[in-house]
Parts: sequence; C-alpha cells; structure tokens
Amino acid sequence: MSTYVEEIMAYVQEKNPGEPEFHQAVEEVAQSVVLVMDRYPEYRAAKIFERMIEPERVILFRVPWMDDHQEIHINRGYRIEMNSAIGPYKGGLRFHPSVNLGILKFLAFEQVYKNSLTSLPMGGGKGGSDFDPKGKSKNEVMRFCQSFMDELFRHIGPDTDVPAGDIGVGGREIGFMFGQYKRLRNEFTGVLTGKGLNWGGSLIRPEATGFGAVYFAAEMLATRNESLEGKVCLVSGSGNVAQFTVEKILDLGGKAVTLSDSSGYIYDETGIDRDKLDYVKLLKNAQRGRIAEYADKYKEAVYTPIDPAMDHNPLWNHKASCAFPSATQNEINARDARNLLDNGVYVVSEGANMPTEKPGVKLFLEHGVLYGPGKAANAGGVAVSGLEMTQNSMRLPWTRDEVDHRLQMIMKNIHKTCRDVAEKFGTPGNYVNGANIGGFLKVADAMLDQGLV
Ligand code: NDP
Ligand code: 2IT
Repeated sequence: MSTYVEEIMAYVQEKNPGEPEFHQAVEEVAQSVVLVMDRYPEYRAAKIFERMIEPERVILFRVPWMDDHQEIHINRGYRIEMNSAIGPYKGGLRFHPSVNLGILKFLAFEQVYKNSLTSLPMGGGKGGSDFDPKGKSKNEVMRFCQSFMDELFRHIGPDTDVPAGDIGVGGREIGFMFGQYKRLRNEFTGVLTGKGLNWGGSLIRPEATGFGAVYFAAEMLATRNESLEGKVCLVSGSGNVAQFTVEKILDLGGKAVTLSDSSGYIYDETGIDRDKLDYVKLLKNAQRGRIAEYADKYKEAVYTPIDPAMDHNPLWNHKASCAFPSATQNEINARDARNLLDNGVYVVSEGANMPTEKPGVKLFLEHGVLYGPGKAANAGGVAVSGLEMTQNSMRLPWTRDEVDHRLQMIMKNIHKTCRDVAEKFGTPGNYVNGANIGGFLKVADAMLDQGLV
C-alpha cells in the first residue's frame, strides 16, 4: 500500500472507529485516487480527498411509532449528506435492521462517485433506519414512514436533498413518505424519486438499476465481441434490482438460474423464464413471501437455506459465465470469488453496492474478469432518478422508450469513461480504477472551483 493510502487509512480509522464498511469503501477509492495525486499534486495540496471522506452533514434522529397492538417502538433515523459539489444531495433510503452510521456512510460515499459518473448534476447522500419492514402490516409501515418524514422533511427538498429507495424501501414506502412530506410542506415537488407513475414518477425507474447492470455487462462483453446471448447467469437477491436484472437478461437472450433472499437461494437449472419471473414479482412485491416458495411451485428448482455463519455462499458455486450480485454488501468473499472463477464466471456486474470483499475484487482483477464495480454497474438506478428530477422540473413526462434510451446511453457513457480513464492512468481494463477516478475528477474539480468549503 502506498504511504498516501496508509496515511489516509490511519486517519479514517482513528476518526471513524467501528465503521468497517466505511473504511473498506474509502480504502478502495483511495487506492485508485492515489494515481491521480501522483500526477496532479494540486488535489493533494487542497486536501480534496480528506474533505471528501468527511460528510458535509450527518443527521441522526429518533423515529417513534406505534404498532397495531398499540405498543410503542423507537427506531433511529439517519441522513448522511456527503457531498454537494456538483448538485443537490441524492441517494437512497435503506430500511433494514443492520443499518448503522458506518453502513450509511459507506453508501453515501460510494454514491458521490456513482452520481458523478452518470454525468447528471447530483451530489451524494444516503439515509435510512434500522427499522425492519419484514413482518410489519401495511399500516405499521405507513405509520413508521410518516414518523420518519416528520423529522426528515426539514432537511430535504427538490434543490437540497432528494432521497429515493434502497433495501426495504420501494414504491410503497416512497408513497407514504411523499404523502407526509407534501402534507407538512404544503408543496407538491419532486422531493423524492421512485414515485408512482401518476404522481410524478418516471417510467423505467423501477427497472433502471437491474436493466442498467445488464446493459453494463453487455458493454463489457462487447469489448470481447461477445454478447449475453446464451450465457448462464447467477443472480443474488430477489428484490427490485434482482428482478429487473433477470428481466433484462431474458431480453438479451441469457439464462438466469439463481435468486436468493436472506434465508436461502433457489437454483433452477432450466432457467427463470418470464412466467416464473412474474411469479417472483408477485411473491416478493405483493405477497411479501420468501424465495423458498419458488421451489415449492416449480419442482425443477432446488432450494438451499443459507446460513450466514458459513464460510461461503453456495449460490456462487454453480457453472455459469456471468454473475450479478444484487442483494447486499460483502456477499462475495474470497472463497466465493474463487468458486466463481472455478465455475467459469468471467463477467461480474454489481447490481448491489460493494457486494465483493476486497480479496475477491483482487482475485477478479488478477484473473482478467470483466468486473464492473457497483458504483459504475448499478448507476442506472440513480441515473433514472436524475431523469425523474428532470421530468419533474419540466413538469413533462417522457415515454418509456425515451427514458430507456437515455438509460442505455448513460450506461454506455459510464462504461466508456471507466475504460478511457483506466487506460489513461496506466491500468487498462481495470474498471475499479476507471470508476473511482472517473467519478472523483468531476467532483474534485468542482470542489477546487468552489473554494475551501
Ligand atoms: P430490496 O429490498 O428490493 O431487495 C433486497 C434483496 O436482497 C432481498 O432479496 C433481500 O432478502 C436481500 N438481502 C438484503 N439484505 C440481505 C442480507 N444482509 N443478506 C442476504 N440477503 C439480503 O433492495 P434492492 O433490490 O433495491 O437493493 C439490492 C442492492 O442493490 C442493495 O445493495 C442496494 O444498495 C443496491 N442498489 C439498489 C438500487 C435501487 O435502485 N433500488 C440502486 C443501486 C444499488 P430479504 O428479503 O430476506 O431481506
Ligand atoms: O444505491 C443507489 O444508487 C440507490 N439506492 C438509488 C439512489 C437514487 O437516488 O435513486
């Protein structure tokens, strides 16, 4: 590790104890950005990176709510406003019991570079709560969302900070939060993205992250004159990103054979076809069921429970060409990465944020895997959020084809930026350096222009 990265990491660890995911995200970017510092010392002199790793603002608040049995619960709410150099803070809200300050800081930090890569004017932020929507009634979720917005509303706005969905936050939750924001402010604005279609949402926003991750994989394959046609794909997760990843894999002639949730995964050697995917959407989005039920319905599929204490995730141990991790952070460790390589996987496009642990990334890079890191490969979601903001400002919606076309162009551009930048900094084909440096430069230049803020 270079002295610069060592110094940065010592500082980050001392200043942010007990936040391993944040350290991990910072170290990965620092290792790329050091290549820039060596060539352009002005960034170092202005302590641009040191400023980037300190959030502009952290908001932490109490979220009290009452369940259906009149019992009171208290959760913790957060919004990390990381960087506003190139636009209003923008990024999702995550509702999951594992949520803590360090996880949201890693996500907000990644978001800054990702949003910059989209070429749209969006800064970076992230928020959420340790609230667990699983097993809660619709009314309980609504009361929680209203209480969450009772505090968050004073910190956000269409030109200030524009939240959206992430794990545990989809169209339903965005609706409840939007309703409460509108009531508190008496304003109908594009303060959240991922809204319903008839109240300001954009076509293709639900599809965008998954579609984008597959478009990115297709771009990477095209560099070797290949396509997704006939390729077997491993997909993890079964939520928003995973569902539309499978849909686009089908559109492009590939075959997805796995899906998972936090309890286990299904392996369907015959492929998840459109009827089965429709069933998964119904099961997960309406019935809020478990992926195990897929194997009850389709006997050709095998369900395997996943024990988080295991030293590997068996989902990554099947013959395939492509992998689309689309569940959560650190879901691919070194052993999983090794299993993927041994099973013939040579394309990894990350729908999730930071799903691969550091030694796994190292293995992918050493073995010449076409490896698209999350901040590039899953940027389609926030990109279409940006397009939703544009449509809200114009008060004019675009057609499905228009938005999808723009999404494809944005993913193509991100891919090109990653390749060009990686090449320019002496690491051709390294999409990690390409994404980190490509995202960094635009934000860093804006920060230089705006003085010491
Ligand atoms: P959803 O809540 O719709 O789905 C999440 C899926 O991942 C579920 O199947 C869930 O299973 C599983 N999962 C969540 N946490 C864990 C865990 N700790 N261990 C194992 N499985 C887990 O979320 P999304 O699909 O929106 O998000 C998935 C990933 O994509 C996240 O990393 C998110 O940050 C990232 N992302 C999302 C974007 C978006 O637009 N939504 C944009 C860019 C990235 P279970 O139901 O059992 O919890
Ligand atoms: O991680 C992400 O990029 C998201 N959860 C989407 C953020 C957004 O503002 O659409």
